[in-house]
Amino acid sequence: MTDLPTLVFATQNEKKLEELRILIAKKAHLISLNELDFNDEIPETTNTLEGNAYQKALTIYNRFGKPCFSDDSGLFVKALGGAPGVDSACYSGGRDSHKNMALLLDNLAQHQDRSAYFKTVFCLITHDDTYYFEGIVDGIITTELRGTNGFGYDPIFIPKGFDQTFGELDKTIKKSISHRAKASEQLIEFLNSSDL
Ligand code: ITT
Repeated sequence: MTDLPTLVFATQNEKKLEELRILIAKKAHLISLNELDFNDEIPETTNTLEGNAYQKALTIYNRFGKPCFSDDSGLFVKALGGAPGVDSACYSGGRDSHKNMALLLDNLAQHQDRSAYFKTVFCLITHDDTYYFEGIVDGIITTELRGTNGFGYDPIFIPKGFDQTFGELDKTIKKSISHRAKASEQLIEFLNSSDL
């Protein structure tokens, strides 16, 4: 029997859920959209990570009336004016990460400045208010794919302070320095100091 408050994570990604569930275990009982039997596609139609995260969390809060949070992430490349940014998942028109990386390398080929950052935004909606937490990891884009760890753009992103890409680095390193890890830390810190 538990008297922890229930908190919904508005994701269909079970891996993300498991990561957060362990970290939040002492503070809230984390439940997923699957456990709520919610299988609809949630719209992500704004042009910012904050807007999309809010849209997702609000959809679920309005539907179930329970405190809820969601996340949205992207890769922002300076010389490309912040692209692919909020469109990272489908930069080349679909979710094929090899096509997405190929297009990005192509678009960046003529540029000297290869700096970029990954960013994650969490949006938490409680009965009282809406809160945002963010995490950023700076780095540079390589000229070719290196390594097979991770997902998305990991094989072409070298985090600042390292020589290897996220695709080459040990997974435990990415877990401790990533944009998602940093945003999660902020959320957990908040949950540890406030009641839901
Ligand atoms: P859900 O919304 O279903 O959780 P998603 O793929 O949209 O999954 P994110 O919002 O976290 O996941 O990220 C959007 C895209 O940004 C993702 O598809 C990748 O292309 C890229 N991305 C985000 N985090 C990344 C990371 O840690 N490594 C590599 N690419 C990442």
